[in-house]
Amino acid sequence: MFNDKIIAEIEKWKPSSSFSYGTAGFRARANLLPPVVFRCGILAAARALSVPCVCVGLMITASHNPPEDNGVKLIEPNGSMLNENWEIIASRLINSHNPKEVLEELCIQENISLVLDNKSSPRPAVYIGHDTRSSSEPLARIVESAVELIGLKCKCFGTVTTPQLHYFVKVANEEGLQANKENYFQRLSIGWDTLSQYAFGSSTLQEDKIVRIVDCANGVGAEAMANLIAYTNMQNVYCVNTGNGELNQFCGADFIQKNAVFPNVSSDGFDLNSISSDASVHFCSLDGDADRLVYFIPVEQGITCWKSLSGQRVRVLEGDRMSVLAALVIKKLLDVLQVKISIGVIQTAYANGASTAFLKNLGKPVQVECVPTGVKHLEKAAKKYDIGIYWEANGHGTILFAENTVSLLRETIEQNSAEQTKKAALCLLALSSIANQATGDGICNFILAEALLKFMGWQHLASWESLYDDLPNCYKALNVRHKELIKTTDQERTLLSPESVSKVIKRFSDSKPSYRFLVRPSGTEDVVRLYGEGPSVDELNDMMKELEIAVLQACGSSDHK
Ligand code: 16G
Ligand code: MG
Repeated sequence: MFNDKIIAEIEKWKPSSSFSYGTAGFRARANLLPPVVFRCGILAAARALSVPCVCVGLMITASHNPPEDNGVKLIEPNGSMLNENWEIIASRLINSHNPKEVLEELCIQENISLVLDNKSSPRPAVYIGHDTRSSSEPLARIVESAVELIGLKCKCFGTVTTPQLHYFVKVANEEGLQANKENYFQRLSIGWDTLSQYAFGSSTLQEDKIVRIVDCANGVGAEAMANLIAYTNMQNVYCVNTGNGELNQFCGADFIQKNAVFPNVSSDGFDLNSISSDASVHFCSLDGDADRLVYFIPVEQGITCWKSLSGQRVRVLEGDRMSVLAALVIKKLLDVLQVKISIGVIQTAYANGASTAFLKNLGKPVQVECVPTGVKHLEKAAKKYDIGIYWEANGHGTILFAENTVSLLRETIEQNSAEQTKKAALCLLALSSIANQATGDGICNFILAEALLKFMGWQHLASWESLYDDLPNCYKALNVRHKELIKTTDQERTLLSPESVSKVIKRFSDSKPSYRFLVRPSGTEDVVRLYGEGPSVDELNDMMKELEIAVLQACGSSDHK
């Protein structure tokens, strides 16, 4: 099954604290991670052996978290996140003082053998990628040594965005395609060209008056954006925070979405004064590993230097707005096609109630669903539809096209259909090649959003924003000692315990039913997250304060240990 040398090696790599494989894999301070990534390398090799596949993936990143953190997550052969059974095995293997026992059990269960034989498989079975953190490359080397110990090979892509690695794994397994950055960007470029030809041709939009400014969070997104611009020849795109400043510090999608303020911009040579006064500026922000993107509009207009903009209030166009924009355009195209195709829009409880109401109002064939937080839940629900649109408010999402849908579109193009019908099918097909089919992707979503806005003929972000008014809302993260006391049901929308907190919420909903509150334990940090929304900011703030006190009392504040 496996030999003693393997076990002796694995036993050497003992984590010093306990870890659990959460929504985003394992995350910790980077110095704690070497044993974790080593054992993850073993696990990735085992996963690759357990199913007939070309490869699995392993990404080293801590996304939007501080630069001194890092993390590791595994990617399934179909490009999605690790299967839930394997998440449990991952946590057991990483924490175990007896890895031999865990691996023996795994080998029997999966009918695999981890034998040391360098000649057994010449193909790279584990695709590895990492972000720009200084700890990332050395951690990737450790993974390599673990995979090689089993006798398998790795293909290391170096610095990539998380969604790029998901994509590489998916296309290598499902399409037998050369998985590389070139292929990834070519697909985006073909999609953009098709839309330029068939969708934007008659647009009255003044392209030269649009300026697109992308905050790259000083992370991997900077390189990917530079490539995107080169491959698509997209005009008027300027990147800031491309690596001169610190990763995710006062910038990036997570910072913008949580704080609703303009990011700090390290000097990147782009002068705001060069923007003409009649231009419409599209600001958006990627996170540290470029799987999230949010757009935003500065509240005060006309400021012309980065320094005075940083920290200013912005209105954030959260992920829900992407779902709405995508649903609108896809519905329009399907109206032309006149085919029966189901569209599902998947949200979480964090979606602004105004977006949910707007989407429900769109009517057939759009259906709206709510699922618990975490991409894997959204993805699973989206796959039930012919076209599944999913976004989290935090900016993570994509549009998934079922295989049958793609075939139907291809047939429509090949058949002798009317020109308008063909055009609509071509546009939908282009959207399917722009939207990352493996996972939500900030780079793809940038070009997707710009394409959808152009399709709608909207020059200004304000046109997109004006579809509906977000309900005033408020986020809070509370440091508590016992976040595990919080139990929820109904896709996290209803709190079951502690009773003292649910009583407060019940009182609120009885007296003020137009307000909504969400209390859930974070899956990635030792905090409890509160979210509230309702018509009046002042009332909402008062209610949030009361709720905060109730949660701190019930779960114990850890701020003054
Ligand atoms: C991770 C998840 C994201 C989720 C967030 C919730 C992935 C790729 N990412 O970042 O979907 O919204 O965790 O974090 O699954 P929280 O549990 O700390 O609120
Ligand atoms: Mg991320």
